[in-house]
Amino acid sequence: MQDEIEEVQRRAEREIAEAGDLDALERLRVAYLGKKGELTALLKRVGELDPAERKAAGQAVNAAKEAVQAVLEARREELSRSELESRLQAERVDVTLPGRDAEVGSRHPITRMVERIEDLFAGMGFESATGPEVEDAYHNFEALNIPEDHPARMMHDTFYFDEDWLLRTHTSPVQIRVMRDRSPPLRTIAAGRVFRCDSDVTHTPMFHQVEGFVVDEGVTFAHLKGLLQDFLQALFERDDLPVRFRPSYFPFTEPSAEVDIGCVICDGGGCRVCKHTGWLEVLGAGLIHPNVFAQVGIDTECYSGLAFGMGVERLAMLRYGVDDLRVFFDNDVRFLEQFGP
Ligand code: 2U9
Repeated sequence: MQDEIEEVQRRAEREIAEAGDLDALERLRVAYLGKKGELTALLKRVGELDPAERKAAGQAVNAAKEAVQAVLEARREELSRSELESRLQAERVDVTLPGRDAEVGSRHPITRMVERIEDLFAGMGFESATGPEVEDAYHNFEALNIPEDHPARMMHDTFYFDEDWLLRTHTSPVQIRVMRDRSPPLRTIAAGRVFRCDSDVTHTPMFHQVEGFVVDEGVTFAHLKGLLQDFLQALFERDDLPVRFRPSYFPFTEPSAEVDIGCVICDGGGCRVCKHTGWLEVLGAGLIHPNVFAQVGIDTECYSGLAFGMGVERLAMLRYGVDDLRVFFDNDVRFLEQFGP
């Protein structure tokens, strides 16, 4: 039996030394020291020996078991260390590599344009006001002297919820509330989304407007002309920018005008954008109609007022040299990121 013990021990030690990984080592532990392992089996056989041989044989098997156990532990430690070592190598992170840049968003070009317009008017003493996008017919139409049979009232222009409630078609109702709730002198602009049931290459069902007004003693058309000329020349950063006023009609102003600037694309020479006229229409304006003043309780014996309105998308197209309105609504980041932070 002594020879057999020695043979099993030597074989176990050799195989343990050759085990390539922890799984193989575990299989060897089971094969030699497990419940049905070879050394365990030898120990069981000790009981069957002559009593005279039993003690020595028992000691020999136990010694072999302890020796194999020790070799196994040593090899386990060795393998663990080298497995950890190769994992650390494989999962090595080069902390000196440059990181990925965080994606930084940017203000939408329409937002930039609105903020720029508000800044320019703030510099001329105007304050900004806002109001609801869902309006009633009184504030959107009636108070603005837009009679029941006016084309702007017809279903194809206005998104109605029911007979009375609608999406505002202009920011003018904001100004009605300011005039009604406060007293002159007033210098206010209202910027925001407006909605019209209209959609083609040059119209979107939602667009942005900035409207403004001044109410004070002795406000004249000359103030309106000077104010809008200064504004447009500042907006397009050209103090020689030609500005002209053409007679027009709006229900809420009298007299009314449409305002043109010399074409900023061709400098008046004639191009596709100005339809070879050399002029671009950019604003509507006028002196506030007495019927509007009557609605908000402003005494026309003491006060007069000017008002103007502009479409922001159109101004942004001209300022940024964009020839397709839809790019402002597509939200393609390749377009949007060109405008800076
Ligand atoms: C009140 C009284 C008068 C605002 C005005 C215009 C002329 C005008 C258009 C320009 C292009 C709208 O975006 S657009 O389609 N606006 O032509 N707006 S005067 O007049 C007002 C506003 C409020 C109480």
